[in-house]
Amino acid sequence: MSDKITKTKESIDFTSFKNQVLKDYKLACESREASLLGRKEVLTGKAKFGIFGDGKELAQIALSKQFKNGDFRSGYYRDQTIMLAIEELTIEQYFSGLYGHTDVEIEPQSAGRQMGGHYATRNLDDSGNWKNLMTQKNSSSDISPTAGQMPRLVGLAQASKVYRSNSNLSGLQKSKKFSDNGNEVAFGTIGDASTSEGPFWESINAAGVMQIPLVMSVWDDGYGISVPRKYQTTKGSISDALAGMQRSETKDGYEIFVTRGWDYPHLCETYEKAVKLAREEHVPVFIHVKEVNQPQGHSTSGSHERYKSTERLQWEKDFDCIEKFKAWILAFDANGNTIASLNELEKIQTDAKQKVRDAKNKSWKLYTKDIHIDLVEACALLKSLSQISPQKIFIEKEIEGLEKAYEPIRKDIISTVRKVLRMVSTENNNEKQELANWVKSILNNANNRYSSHLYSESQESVLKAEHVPATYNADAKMEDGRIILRENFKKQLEKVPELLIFGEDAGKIGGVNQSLEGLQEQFGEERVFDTGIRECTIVGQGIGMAMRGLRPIAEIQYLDYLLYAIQVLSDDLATVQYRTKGGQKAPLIISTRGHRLEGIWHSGSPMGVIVNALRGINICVPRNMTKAAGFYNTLLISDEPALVVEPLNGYRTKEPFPNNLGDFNEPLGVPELVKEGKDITLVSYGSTFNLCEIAEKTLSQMGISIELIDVQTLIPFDINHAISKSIEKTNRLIIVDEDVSSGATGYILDKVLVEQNAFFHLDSAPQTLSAKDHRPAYGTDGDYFSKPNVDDIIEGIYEIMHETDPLRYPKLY
Ligand SMILES: Cc1ncc(C[n+]2csc(CCOP(=O)(O)OP(=O)(O)O)c2C)c(N)n1
Ligand SMILES: [Mg+2]
Repeated sequence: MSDKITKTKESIDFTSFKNQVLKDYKLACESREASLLGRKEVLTGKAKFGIFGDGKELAQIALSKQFKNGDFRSGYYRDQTIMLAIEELTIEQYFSGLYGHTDVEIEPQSAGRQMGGHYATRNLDDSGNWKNLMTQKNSSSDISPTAGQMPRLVGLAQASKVYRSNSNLSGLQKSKKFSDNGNEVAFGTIGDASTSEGPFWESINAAGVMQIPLVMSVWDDGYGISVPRKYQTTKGSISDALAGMQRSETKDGYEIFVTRGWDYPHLCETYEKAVKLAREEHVPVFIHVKEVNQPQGHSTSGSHERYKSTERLQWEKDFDCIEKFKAWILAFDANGNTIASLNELEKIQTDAKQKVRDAKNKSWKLYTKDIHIDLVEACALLKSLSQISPQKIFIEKEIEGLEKAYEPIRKDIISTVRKVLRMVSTENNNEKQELANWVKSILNNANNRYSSHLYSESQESVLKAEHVPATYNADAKMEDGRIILRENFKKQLEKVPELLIFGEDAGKIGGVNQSLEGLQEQFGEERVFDTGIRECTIVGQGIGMAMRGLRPIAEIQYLDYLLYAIQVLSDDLATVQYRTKGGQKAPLIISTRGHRLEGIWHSGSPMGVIVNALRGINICVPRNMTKAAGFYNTLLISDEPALVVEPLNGYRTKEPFPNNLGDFNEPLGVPELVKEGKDITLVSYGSTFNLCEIAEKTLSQMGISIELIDVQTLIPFDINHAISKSIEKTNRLIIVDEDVSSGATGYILDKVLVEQNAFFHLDSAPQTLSAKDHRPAYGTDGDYFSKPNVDDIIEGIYEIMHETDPLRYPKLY
């Protein structure tokens, strides 16, 4: 090994080799100092929680040497050294993250929203538009669930393959921001224990099948918090467990490398080989970095002395990667050429300590200065009020408390002021008003600090899309819903070169419901393709590719199977904009189909689960395929993630054929008033809406006038409060869907009664009509007795009218 290094050394200028090694040593020392000091900051109470990258420095330095502009990282909380090495993190920013500084300029990873150790680059400009990702090194934003980085990694790597294989796309000027002929690799990192998670295996298999340029590193420190490897991994070794995936002369697969976390030359050599292979040949590579250590244990929430043996703790010291690196440098002697003396190395270490301490102090100053501004303002306002208030002595006590507090945080300050406002609730003076105004402005700022960017705030927000209605020829023919969808997708595939559609059975047969029929033939396998049965990574593919400028539509075959992907949707996709405060986006469209197919797992409608788990994702629930097509069209001119649930009973239902397919669109957040009425407002969506329309006809014959509203999108929900306006007229409300009780109907009820204040207008108790709480039983009878049917809807509404006017509407039975 050292022979090889010696040879390499001879072929390049020794001074630059030496400088590089010393630069690496310096970075390793600085990163380590940041971990050591970070832990102290938590233990002294200045930061809440710390999880650091100590022990992983050398492997990450070796990896970073291969990291090029345009490449992406999808990793986890140990990767501070990578982020420092690729110069996407400064030590000041690292500490600002630890403290939770909410200024994005000072803490660009998440503006204080994520705990320290969760890294990201800023891939959008201040207006939410893509930056040129080819002029920077990129990191997708980390999430905390172990292995949660894996599904997205698949898409980040797949994007390179898409750009390389699709010359129409890679030739476009706008693609140049994302790829240079697919030469970018996606670096994944994970801890040894997290490889036990399902998404890890699913992702590894998917990448092996697809042969995409993914460079997967496992930092194997032998533990997942306290649980050792023997309880985590078959054969106690992830590379042994994956050995069957090793590619051969005849079969594609992975190239698997094994190296050690303290062995600098071997690490450098391994990464050089591995990344070259992935980059040039698009072979996924797996690097098992064994013997990685963990000098400070898992995190600040406990010490590793509790669960590591004395021998293991001694090993942690003996095999500390920086100590080993130091020993290697000191022992290095190639024909009299040496790298550094002990004194020189110690000086580097002392300087690193100082540099990190200075950076930490600077970050802390910035953090406290920001809060101090609020403190000074609050105290001044409180003092003015105390001068004139009968509560003077109590207010002064509060002021004193604030002034004497050690490093008060915003919560201490505003909470004190709110307490004082309660003390003076009966007073009426300017000073009190000013204090109240101040609270309002702080709460307003807090909204920006902690609650902005759940949805896109760019010009491409779905709410800003200009509405183009569907238009029809006078003799418009009636077509199956699936044909309308298919023809619309066709137009979009022609119009949007970045558009890709994929999923189980989406390619060759054109979807289980034929809404993509013939599209693969026409547009090729690069645009419309099949995937394995793996919902979580289908979504992951979509997220990663959407983060690299592509416009994926990921198909989940049935709504019931979305639950396999709910974690990645909820933890990752739904939080991308929020957790980066607008620094990243993933405008992925998930297309699925659901509701009544008459059998458990083909007819579920867990919209309450979805709507509550997926805040941050737009949820469209069209009642027919023209509406569905309209939503796809809006989403494709927007930059937000969304789920479109096509109604399963609509593929073969006839609809008039629009003459502006691909162009018309459907606004989000705008319910459609489908039929005006005066007695009761009936709110529904999706397949059930169609039953409501049938019920309405009978009810109308019975003399009951229904105002029929299709909510169309659950997120955003009725932004102009149309439903409340309708109830103002009818004074009665029923909400019908086929979710379980208190599912999406509970959500709608809260929105309408509480948020829209509609309870003011009600003359009857509001009603909800949903499915039984069990999964819907099989067959037409199972459906009839499990879900609201036309008879139930008629009778549910009739009952409300009966209570209102029993003479006119006598009991039915
Ligand atoms: C889904 C999930 N389960 C549990 C946790 C709590 N947790 C955080 S880190 C961790 C251990 C991870 O160990 P490993 O993958 O080996 O990484 P290491 O910390 O050792 O580098 C656990 C269980 C989590 N974050 N996410
Ligand atoms: Mg571990």
